[in-house]
Amino acid sequence: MGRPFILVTNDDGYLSPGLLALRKSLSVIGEPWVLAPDRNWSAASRTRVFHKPLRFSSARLPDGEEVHVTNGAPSDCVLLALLGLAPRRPDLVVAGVNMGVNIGHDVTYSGTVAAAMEGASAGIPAIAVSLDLGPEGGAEPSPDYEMAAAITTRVARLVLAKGKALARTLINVNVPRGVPKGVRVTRLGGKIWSDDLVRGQDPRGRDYYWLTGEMLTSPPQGEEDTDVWAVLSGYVSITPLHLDLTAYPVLESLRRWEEEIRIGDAAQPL
Ligand SMILES: [Mn+2]
Repeated sequence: MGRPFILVTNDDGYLSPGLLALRKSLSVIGEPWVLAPDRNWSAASRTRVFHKPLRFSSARLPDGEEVHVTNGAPSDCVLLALLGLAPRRPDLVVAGVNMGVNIGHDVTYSGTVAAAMEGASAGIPAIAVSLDLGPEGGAEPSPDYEMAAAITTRVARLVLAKGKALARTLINVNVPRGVPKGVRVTRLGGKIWSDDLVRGQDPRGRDYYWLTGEMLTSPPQGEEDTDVWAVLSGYVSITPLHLDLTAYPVLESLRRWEEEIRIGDAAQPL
């Protein structure tokens, strides 16, 4: 294999400092090709825009590098690239560096993780990378996207070396605030937000509802093997994920439903 061809995208939009750092860092080990959204799609999950046309154009990053942008969602970026807009099929898809962690149950909201899922779904190894900005959104210490990108590049080299073995896996990388204590390979943790609903009235007298909440700030005890614990404890977390959401522990116990839900007389009252 020559230099690996690496599709780079994100969900914060192409002008995000995380994308800038990531593209630059990955160019050390391969040929990065950027197709990113033209705006912020955070928490877009695996959105697929199919109710309106998608556009594709060129743009420049703050360092002058030419990249490609679209009005589509993060996962659309990967599909567009795979369906002919990229010059060739990528060896690796990398999404990030996201502004804020994507750990625990939150990975299902994430546009960053969704872009990597799109790669994994197509049989291409993929990495999603996110940086903890803390509850204040990165005030102190200032977020180090270069460090997060450098760690990702090391992970990317390892993923590429694994080849087909990781073709349907996405590697979810989360980088803590400050200088990491080390690296932990983890499983997915649980819920990290305490959900809250704020009610109010807008200036025109109409009720509004605002979904909000607070993120966990201390590592959950008894869950030392999770991504949530690792990142909140100051470690880089690496979690292998796949798209098989099947609940295997209960699969066999539900098997009898094949008989119990009698389709033959389904029109009859129970
Ligand atoms: Mn984001």
